Amino acid sequence: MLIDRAVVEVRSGNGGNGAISFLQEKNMPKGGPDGGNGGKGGSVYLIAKKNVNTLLAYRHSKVLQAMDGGKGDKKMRSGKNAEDVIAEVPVGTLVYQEEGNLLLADLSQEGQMVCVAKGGRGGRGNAAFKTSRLRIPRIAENGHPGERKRLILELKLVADAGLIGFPSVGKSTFLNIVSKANVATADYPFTTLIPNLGVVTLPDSYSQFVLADMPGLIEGAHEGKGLGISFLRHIERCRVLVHMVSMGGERD
Ligand SMILES: Nc1nc2c(ncn2[C@@H]2O[C@H](COP(=O)(O)OP(=O)(O)OP(=O)(O)O)[C@@H](O)[C@H]2O)c(=O)[nH]1
Ligand SMILES: [Mg+2]
Repeated sequence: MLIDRAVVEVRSGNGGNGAISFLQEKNMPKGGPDGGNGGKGGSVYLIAKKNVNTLLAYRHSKVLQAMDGGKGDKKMRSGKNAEDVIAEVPVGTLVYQEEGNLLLADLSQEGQMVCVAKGGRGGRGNAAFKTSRLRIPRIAENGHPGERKRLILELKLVADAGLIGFPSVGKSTFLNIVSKANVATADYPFTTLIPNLGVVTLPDSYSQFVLADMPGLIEGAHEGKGLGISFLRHIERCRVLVHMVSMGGERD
C-alpha cells in the first residue's frame, strides 16, 4: 500500500471560562470583582519537515488534539494557555479540508507551517466587566469553543526529475548508482512500492538535483492495473521525466 494519503481529525482546545469572584479580605469585606480570564485553548499546526518521508504516522494516530485552556481564578489569576500541537508532515504535503474538498495549504518548503485548527479564546472574568456603572459584575464569559475538522493529507513528492518505465528495467539500480540512495533492487516486478528520492551531485560538485525513482509503470496503470494510478500523483511535480527502456529484448 502506498502511504501517501491520510485522513486525520484535528481538534483545537476550548478556551477556559472566565471566573466570577470578589475580593474577600478581613479588612476589606466588600472588595471589588477579581475573577481572572480563562486561558487560550491550544491550536493545531502542521509543519513541513524534510526528514519526514511518508504520511505513515497518520495512519495510526488519526486524531490530533490540543488541550483546553485553564479556567480563570480568583485574585485576578488568569487560566493557563494550553500548549499548541505541532505535527510534522513531509515537505510536499497538500492539506485539504474534507468538507467541501477545500485546499487549505500546500506545504512545499521546509519549515512551512499552517494552523489547521485555532484554539478558542479564553472567556473574560468578571473583573473585566467592572465599569463605573457596574461595580459588582456577576457575569463572566465562557471560553470560546475550539474547532474540529477532518483533513485529507496528500503527499506529492517534490523532485526535479522522475524515473519511469516498466517494472524491472533497472530504475532503482540507476538511482543507486547516480546518487547515494540505497534502495532495494531485485529481479522481480514491483520491487519498488513507494517512490524513492536521491540527490544527484553533478561532476562540478556544486550543482545538485533530486531524482525520484518510481514504482514500475505498466500499460493500463491509469485504469488501476499494476500498482494503479495512486503513485502517479508523485510524478506530476517533476520537471523532467526520464523514461527508462530495457535494452534486453522483448519482455515475456
Ligand atoms: N543485465 C542487466 N541487469 C540490470 C541492469 N540494471 C539493473 N539490472 C537488474 O535488473 C533487475 C531489476 O532492477 P531494478 O533496479 O530493481 O529495477 P526497477 O526498474 O527498479 O524495478 P521495479 O522497482 O520492480 O519497477 C535487478 O536484478 C538488477 O540487478 C543492467 O543494466 N543490466
Ligand atoms: Mg525499483
